[in-house]
Amino acid sequence: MPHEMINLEEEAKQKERVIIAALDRGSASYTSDILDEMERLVETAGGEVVGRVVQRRKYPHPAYYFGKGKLREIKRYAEALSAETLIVDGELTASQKRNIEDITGLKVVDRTQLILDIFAQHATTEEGKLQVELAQLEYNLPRLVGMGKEMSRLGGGIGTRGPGEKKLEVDRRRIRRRISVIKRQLADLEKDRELRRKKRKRENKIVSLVGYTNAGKSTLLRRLSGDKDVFVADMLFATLAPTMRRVTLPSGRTVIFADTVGFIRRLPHTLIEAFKATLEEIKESDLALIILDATDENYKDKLRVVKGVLKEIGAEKLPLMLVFNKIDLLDKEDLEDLKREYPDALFVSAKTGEGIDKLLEAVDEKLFGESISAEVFVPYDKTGVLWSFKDKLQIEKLESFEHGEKYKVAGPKEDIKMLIGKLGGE
Ligand SMILES: Nc1nc2c(ncn2[C@@H]2O[C@H](COP(=O)(O)OP(=O)(O)OP(=O)(O)O)[C@@H](O)[C@H]2O)c(=O)[nH]1
Ligand SMILES: [Mg+2]
Repeated sequence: MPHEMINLEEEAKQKERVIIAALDRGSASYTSDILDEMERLVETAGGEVVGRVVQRRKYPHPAYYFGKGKLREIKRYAEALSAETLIVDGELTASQKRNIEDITGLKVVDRTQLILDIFAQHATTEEGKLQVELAQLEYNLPRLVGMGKEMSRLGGGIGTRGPGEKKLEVDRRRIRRRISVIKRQLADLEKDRELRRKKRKRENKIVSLVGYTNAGKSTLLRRLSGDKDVFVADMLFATLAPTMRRVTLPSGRTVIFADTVGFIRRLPHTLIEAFKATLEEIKESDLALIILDATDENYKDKLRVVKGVLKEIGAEKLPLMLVFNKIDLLDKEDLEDLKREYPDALFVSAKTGEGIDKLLEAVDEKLFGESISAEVFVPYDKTGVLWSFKDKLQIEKLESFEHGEKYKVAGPKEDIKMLIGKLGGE
């Protein structure tokens, strides 16, 4: 029956139909932002949002999260929309989840699980996969009381997938064992990472790109380094593993730009814990550029979130620079307003390249002080002095004379002053 087979195939390709639900605890616009963001998360996880539910309520119901009446309403709504999954904003306890499942008959996933699921799909490196699996297992462990069978009954889809297409373990004893194995493996990887980090740090200053997911951090790294292999995508949490590229600044010095996992408000704690090693690289850098999407109406909230995460990982003392990205999409007037409000910030388009030169100059100045260029006369017996500056300055020979040579040097003002002093010049 070839006809039926085609239908089955199409069914397999169909997206998981999802209803998203949140409590409105007093701010309708905040709740609607949260749901917009959830919708983006669901799409990134490969599902389709077919309905939204909001309940006004100051606190979650201890047993049902929503009110019982609301859950019955959700059940009817889901039937009408042929939805199979309910994704709830927030973190549910094991019993809340079971109770909601019992009343609605739907598969219930919470926001934390949704985010963990996306991380699992996007993890590419060995370390990333281990980090995500650890976060998932630690999240699931206390929620598995008598739930093993139900979890397997629920089948696949969002919330049940581990990294690399594998289904998450649901047996408590095996989970515990797996957690300790993963922790050991991560500790080993951390040692290697520490060594590499020390080596890099000896050789170059490091500039981290941090910001909300989808702000354009990877696009910016791609632009700065010219490396098309940096992965860019219009989805949330496209980048999970730290990516580093060497970039030459206008003074001629090279630094390393480091791109890493994007932030989101209420980033699940199990994730911050599991990604601690990755996030701590940020803390070790010399400067952090906070990348903001200039077209985002809520950029102020997002800036707050980013600063909050930096604080949580102990990086609040890091020198910072604000960078508004995607200005190619902004009206001239909006851009002017933004510039007036943030006179010290930088404004770029990673896509068109606008503002990138200025950004590099600003980074140069912040890390090494003001850059200048000068012509210097170097007597032959002082050539060694000149070349002792070769790592700090760009040096170009202009002309030879009887007693020495004329060079053009470019780089940080302080270094050039020092060179001139050592050459015995003015
Ligand atoms: N128009 C425009 N789009 C941009 C610009 N920068 C990035 N984008 C787009 O924004 C989306 C997200 O870009 P990414 O560079 O992947 O964002 P990210 O900050 O690395 O995101 P995560 O890795 O998820 O944290 C992609 O679709 C990019 O093409 C820009 O300057 N202008
Ligand atoms: Mg990225």
